[in-house]
Amino acid sequence: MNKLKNMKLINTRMGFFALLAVLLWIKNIAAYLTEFNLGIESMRQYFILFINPIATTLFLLSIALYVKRPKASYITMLVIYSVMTLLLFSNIVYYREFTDFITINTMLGAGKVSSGLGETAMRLFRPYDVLYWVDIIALVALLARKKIKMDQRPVRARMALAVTTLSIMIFSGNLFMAEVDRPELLTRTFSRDYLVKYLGINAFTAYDGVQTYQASQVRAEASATDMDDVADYVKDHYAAPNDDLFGIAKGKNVIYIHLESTQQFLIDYKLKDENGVEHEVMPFINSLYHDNQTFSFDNFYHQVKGGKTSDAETLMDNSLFGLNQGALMTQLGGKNTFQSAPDILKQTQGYTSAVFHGNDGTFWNRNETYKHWGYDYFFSKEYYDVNEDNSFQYGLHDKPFFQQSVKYLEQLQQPFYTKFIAVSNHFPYSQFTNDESGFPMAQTDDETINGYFATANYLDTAVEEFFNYLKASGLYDNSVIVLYGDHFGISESRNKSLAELVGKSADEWNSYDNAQMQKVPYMIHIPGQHDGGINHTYGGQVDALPTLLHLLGVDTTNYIQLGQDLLSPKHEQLVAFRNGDFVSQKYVYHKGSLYNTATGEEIISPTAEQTKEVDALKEKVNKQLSASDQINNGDLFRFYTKSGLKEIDYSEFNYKTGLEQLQQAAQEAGKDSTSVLSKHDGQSTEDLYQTQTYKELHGETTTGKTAESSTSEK
Ligand code: GP9
Ligand code: MN
Repeated sequence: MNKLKNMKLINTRMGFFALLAVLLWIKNIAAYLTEFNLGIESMRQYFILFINPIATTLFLLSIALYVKRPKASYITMLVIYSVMTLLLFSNIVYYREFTDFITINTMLGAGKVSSGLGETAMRLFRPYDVLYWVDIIALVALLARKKIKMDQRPVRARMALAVTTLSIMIFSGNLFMAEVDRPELLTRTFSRDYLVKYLGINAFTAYDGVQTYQASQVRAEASATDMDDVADYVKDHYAAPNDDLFGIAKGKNVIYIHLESTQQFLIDYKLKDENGVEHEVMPFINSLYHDNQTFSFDNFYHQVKGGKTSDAETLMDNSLFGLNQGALMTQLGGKNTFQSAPDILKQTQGYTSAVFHGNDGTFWNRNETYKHWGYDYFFSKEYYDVNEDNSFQYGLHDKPFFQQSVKYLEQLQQPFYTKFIAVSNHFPYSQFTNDESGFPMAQTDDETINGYFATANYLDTAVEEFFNYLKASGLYDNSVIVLYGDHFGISESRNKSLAELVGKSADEWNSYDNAQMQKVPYMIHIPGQHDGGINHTYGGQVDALPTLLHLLGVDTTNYIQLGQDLLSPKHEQLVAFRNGDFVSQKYVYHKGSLYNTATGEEIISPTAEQTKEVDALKEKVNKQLSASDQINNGDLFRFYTKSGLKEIDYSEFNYKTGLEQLQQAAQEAGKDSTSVLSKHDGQSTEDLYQTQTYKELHGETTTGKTAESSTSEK
């Protein structure tokens, strides 16, 4: 009886529609659970994942409900159903090879990345893949044999509209929940994984399509003359290097250490525990800061926006800003032509390059962007032993990260340009448990702030251990080690709670203070050079690349770089924030208020002279930012030939076989191999790495115990 009833339902158009919707939902969920690795962390995320295929499935299938004629309606439904199955299935197969989702650009075969599956596709299929298709064949057969009858009655327009409307409502609910769990999901576009995890494959594809279309419009209209304008600006803005410093680090390895969320106020900072005892947060980094072998800066600002870490990377490696909205690396990183540090150093000085980072390669679209920047190697999560105990939501913790990186670092041919992206000091700064706990918590009403110092301290120790290894392995002496903070760790909205800890009052906290908090550490440590010191020049991340290249003895006159060498006497000391605000030697302009940089006093009614000066600065800032937008949105480097750099063949890079490639490079170089491993006669230096937990270093201190119990009380 029941069966009969069900059969009847299937013989109605709405019943057939419902069947297809349910089947598609099952296929999506099956793929989520068995094929994709989406990093689900909570029940809420599971819930969002389970509902996310519903809205788009209903929406697309409902198109067929508007078709009145029976045959046409059923065919439309089945075609839409098959197309959605095809989209899902293609993503499954693609993911098996690339651990990533298919973008519109990949589909169109744009760019030179040979990302098409081609002949290799066959080996990516699995026998059970048939299950994704067998239902279509079955449904067609059942319809043909009239086992399922086509309902001759059209669906009423009102009903069709109701389904479409319902799907839109479900989508809004889905989006709302996604935004609650991951704020700014659509504006910051973290990675394709995130979009699929929160909104599903269909929505991701549509979103990517809109973005691709918008980008292609701007790009299509751009021309070589636009590049000429930018080149003129860069020429006028060029700051010639300081003769005494040009080339002092020529031929040395470059080791960038990305200090996650580390602000300048942490330098020399001592945190008082609840007994009033002071604890230096970053003793090791402080020792570097004060070392005369380090060119340190105390007025250096981050210049990132929504792309956070990825914007910092864009700035540091390219001397270009990120985008005003979203992340350049995700939106354009895998599409545009660039003139990046690793490529310049490879083509002009014979450097090898690599990035090390213990998170998924797809985060911030690094796996694609780095190819466009010319990085030879990218050692991401899959190269590391990552487990629940040594990692958190953003990947491997810093101590094991640096330690496990050595295995690859020692095999790199020298000189090399490398970047180590640490991550433990990342929001939410949750206190480490067990053996890494012990550094005191701050005592404010904001848990995020309270934990920040302990994670920064952990980062400091991790960096120290890495330095010890560099010294023990001999790498230290022929390397330049650059440390930089990528962006604020404590957001503006929390700064009032931080005020007291930095010697200010919460009531008087203003925009000037917020601007000050955007300072991040920037230190260039050159062992053997003793002319360093703390430099008070005002500068930002956009200035890092020309500064470094000049120290390495690379002439930058033919490159398009928007920053200026910070060590150049001609450096103009104007720092643009991505939103058009700025800091100069004289003025701080932040969120509509103007201040005197030296005194911090607000300039409420500026004189005519001051207004003129400020307007001139604003114009300069806008010029720099718009030059960056022009380059990025118009993909202008494709028109630039004066650099003398050959075009990069992106298909030459394969970040999946890094270890094999390292070994092959050493083999090809033979006796001339310059890797640390070869220099140590093939004897690994991994044993030279020493690491200790907080407890091993400090014992079970009383402060440690108080700090722990105070967190558990909250
Ligand atoms: C993750 C990491 C974090 O891989 O780089 O980026 P963020 O959230 O700081 O922008
Ligand atoms: Mn970051």
